[in-house]
Amino acid sequence: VTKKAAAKKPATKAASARKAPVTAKALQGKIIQHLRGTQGTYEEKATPQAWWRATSFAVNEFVMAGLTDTQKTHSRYDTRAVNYLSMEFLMGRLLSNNLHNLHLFDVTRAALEGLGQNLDDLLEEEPDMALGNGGLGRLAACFLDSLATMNLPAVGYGIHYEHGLFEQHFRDGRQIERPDAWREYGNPWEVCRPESAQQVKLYGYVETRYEGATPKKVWHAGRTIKAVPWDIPIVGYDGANVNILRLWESRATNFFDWDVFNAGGYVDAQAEQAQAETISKVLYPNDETDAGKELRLIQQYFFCAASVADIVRRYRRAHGDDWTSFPKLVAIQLNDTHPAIAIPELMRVLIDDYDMAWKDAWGICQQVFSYTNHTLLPEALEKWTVRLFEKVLPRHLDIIYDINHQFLTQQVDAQWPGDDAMKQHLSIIEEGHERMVRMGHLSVVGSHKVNGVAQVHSDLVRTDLFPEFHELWPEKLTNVTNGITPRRWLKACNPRLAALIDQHIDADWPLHLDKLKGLIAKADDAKFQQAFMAVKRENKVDLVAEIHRLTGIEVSPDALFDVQIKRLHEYKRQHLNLLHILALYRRLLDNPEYNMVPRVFLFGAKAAPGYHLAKDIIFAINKVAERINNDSRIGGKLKVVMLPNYRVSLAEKMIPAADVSEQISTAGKEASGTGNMKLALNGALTIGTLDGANIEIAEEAGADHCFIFGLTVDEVKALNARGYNPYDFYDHDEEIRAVLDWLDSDYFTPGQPGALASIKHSLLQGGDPYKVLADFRAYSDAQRNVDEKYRDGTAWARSAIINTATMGKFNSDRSIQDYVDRIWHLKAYPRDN
Ligand code: Z16
Repeated sequence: VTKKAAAKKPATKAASARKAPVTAKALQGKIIQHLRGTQGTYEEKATPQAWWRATSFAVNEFVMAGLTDTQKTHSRYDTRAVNYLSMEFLMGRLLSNNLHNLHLFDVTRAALEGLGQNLDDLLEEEPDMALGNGGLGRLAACFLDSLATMNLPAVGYGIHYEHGLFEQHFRDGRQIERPDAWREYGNPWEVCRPESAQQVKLYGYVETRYEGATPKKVWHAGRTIKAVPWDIPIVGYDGANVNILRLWESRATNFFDWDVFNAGGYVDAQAEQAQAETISKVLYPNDETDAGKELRLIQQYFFCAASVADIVRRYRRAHGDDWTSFPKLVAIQLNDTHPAIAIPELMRVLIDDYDMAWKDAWGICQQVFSYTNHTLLPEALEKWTVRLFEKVLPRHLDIIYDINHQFLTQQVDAQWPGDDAMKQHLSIIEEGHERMVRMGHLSVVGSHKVNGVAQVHSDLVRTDLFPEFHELWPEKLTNVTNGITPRRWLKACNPRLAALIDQHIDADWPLHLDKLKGLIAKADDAKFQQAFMAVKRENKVDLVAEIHRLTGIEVSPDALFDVQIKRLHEYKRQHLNLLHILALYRRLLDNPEYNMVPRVFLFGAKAAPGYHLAKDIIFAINKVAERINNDSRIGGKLKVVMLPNYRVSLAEKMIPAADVSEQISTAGKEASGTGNMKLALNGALTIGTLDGANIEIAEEAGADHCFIFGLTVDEVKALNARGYNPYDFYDHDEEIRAVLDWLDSDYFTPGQPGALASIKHSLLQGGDPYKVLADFRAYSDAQRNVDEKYRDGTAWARSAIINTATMGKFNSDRSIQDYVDRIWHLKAYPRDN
């Protein structure tokens, strides 16, 4: 820092903090030191991998300093913290994010340049941390960023999967899954904490001992697994706190191995070990279907038991056996029902291990837990057979029975005296051919707050999913609309737009995203419009190169880029998009003069490996793309590209280049959506249904700046009530009939007639459960409007700017503030270094 700079009083805190905490020269020294000292190589020989590692380790010095300061602050003030329990954290890459949040990005670029290295290239060396399926896991990651940025004490708890979400390849257009190996050669961001390992019990039986006044239950476990924590530091933006994401890895317990080993069972001991280590081996790739597998239940219990034990250990370190402060210091958020088993686990610990009375333990649980619901889809609502529970977690089944008994005989009977049907309906145990434990019911009963993830979704949770619970506890069900971190999803992924924004409004917009509203005044300014669209075009040029690199397909950056990126699912209706593409193609073949703006339809999507129709839709998109992209008759007006292996780091390249954001789920099915927010923030115009957060996006941006179409939630319900018949549309709409029949020919799969027929089949004989045909005409009309608006460059630029300017609400900091106000009641503690 020069004398002059030091003397100048900074205008804002952000302006002062924005200065890098190190010079390029000093940073070079650190990078070289790690290259030689920890990577065991040297400048002339080092691979890009080694440079990336050395750079990450150099940055880690700043990260760790912040971590230590934050931990000291938290223990000094004995802070109340939220513990965010989630089976998934879809972190993506960390180097770029950490550099941005620490204001080290530019200085690192300069340092590396001096060493003959390019930062952008090195960033590409980092494997994605893909420990999640989609929206739910990425939401958790955005929330960690916001919690740290807002100086809120928080710990993320999850599973240290050896293999994250599978890597997707296409072979002749079909999805092939390959294992993801994100940490095959070690990961520079994680720190193993063997001193905080925990033991987790499984299986066995429960003994009832009659010693004192009340009988005591003793769980004799059949198996003990070691849970070893790996900590990932979460760096807040702009010099804020560094929190921890703690991920548990399963290991065989040593003592168990030795018993078998000494009995001469060397191979058996190895097999035991392999079994134990299977628990954290792989992420289940189903996003909205319940796997129902024993290993999945064990994964859930494994990480919940380790996390609850860790929370209790941290509490007891400061408070010993005095539990009075526990609910004042501990909040536990359940990210979906996946960690619901943490409720009976905390009960078990308090009652069995610490001899607490049932009533007191239950009082604590209800104050501590809260639950976020992410879906209404019945196939995603978790249930476990009582049989499986009895085998794996016999003591927890007991406790669940007790919770259920209290709930039904106290609360339900008081509200609906003698109503057995109601008791059956609300029971945590579903009676039937096979008795089941309903994890959603357990989560609602055990929590003090339950939230949906967008307003319309939360309304439906109250009216359709849990109406009786809402009647019973009118204060319990609430809404927290999702959000996304603007640090990753604008500042880091779209540096050109970020720089343009910096020229016009306060540079602390990544903290106060509402400040983007300042751009509304610029929406009609021709110069600003030009600059904004020039940024979009440069981003498109970059993506064009990436598309070519990944697929060999050539597209023009002058075309309209229309983007649908999300998991492949019928309710998200990628096949509606596909049918419309077929309609456009047909119109172009019928009339080569057909007037349309050249358009590139871009897709990115993984299908759950066992979801056959979803995989068929991927195959169909690839086959249709092949045919269209190689058809010289249509004059390059239409291109279709499905990029392989869609993931966070690919999203970061696609989103800044998007003109149109496809958000076309059947109304009532997409709980929120978060890609919709990212795309609009980066200046894409939404074509979408009135579903999930689209409704709130359209409210913020204004109806003139989105293309809303299709059936509403109420219209879908009414259609179902009067009986929906997809043939009404097939028989009466010539274009729908033609494109469906086309799919059923061999036009797109020469020599293989009917290879794409399953889509047509599901839309006709299958009853079209997601109302694709009912919404087709409205969608096609909305797409006409997109085309017309794009021809008017000024109108388009204006709407794109207004989209960026009005997305402040979807800052995940705002979501977290809502959680703090409505659910967690936390206080911020900036670190006192
Ligand atoms: C998931 O990603 C979501 C819901 C769910 O039940 C399971 C998974 Cl893995 C998604 C919702 O589909 C999406 O609408 C929402 O935006 C996201 O969760 C975050 O809330």
